[in-house]
Amino acid sequence: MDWETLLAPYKQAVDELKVKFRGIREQSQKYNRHSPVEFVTGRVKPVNSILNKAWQKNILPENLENELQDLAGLRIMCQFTEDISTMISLLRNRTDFEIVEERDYITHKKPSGYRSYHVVIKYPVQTLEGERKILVEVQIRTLAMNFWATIEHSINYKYQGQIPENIQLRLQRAAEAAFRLDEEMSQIKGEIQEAQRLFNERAEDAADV
Ligand code: 0O2
Repeated sequence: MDWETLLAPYKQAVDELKVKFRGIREQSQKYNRHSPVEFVTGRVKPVNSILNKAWQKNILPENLENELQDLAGLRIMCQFTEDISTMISLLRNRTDFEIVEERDYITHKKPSGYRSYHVVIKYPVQTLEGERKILVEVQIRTLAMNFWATIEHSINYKYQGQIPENIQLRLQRAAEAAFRLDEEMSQIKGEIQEAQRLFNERAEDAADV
């Protein structure tokens, strides 16, 4: 399989969407509004992960692009849980792609403790052969959910999916602690946003001197 050719439009989609989602932050900052986007990351799934997942899910090579929805993946990190809803509304209102599926792992957390909101979009990329619509998975989560998922992902990798029970339990407790942290932060959101506004204004004043 010529992976480079197969994955080229996915790389293009990731690059374009990173710019677009980061643009939401830049626009918010320009108009002195709270940004629902704290930071954005993106990646094309590495070939070994593609092969692993295809093997686990019994996917034939010719069905890869239809059945693996996260060959291209974007992550949008938010400060507050409420920002996730704002982001979902923004995505639903956009006209540069179509939403094909939403998976709410925040209301329905995974047994591991994982929380995140997944939106699968059909995104048109312009290629030399014309337009191609490809699937892209956008994961939206708070900083605390991201912290947990990053740690859990590496532990899962270490144990190849067979995490010892006592560690699984600790991870589930840590996920709840992260959830409570988000709730606490939401309670003092106004205070935090005011402080951030003052901090940004001071940084701008310093830059003008
Ligand atoms: P990577 O390395 O992030 O690409 P399935 O994978 O079978 O659970 P499906 O249908 O592929 O299910 O999609 P799902 O569950 O909506 O999204 C899968 C992706 O969500 C994963 O991709 C992870 O990025 C993330 N994810 C889902 N569950 C967990 C979890 O329990 N812990 C962590 N840390 N991340 C999770 P990949 O391909 O598994 O991995």
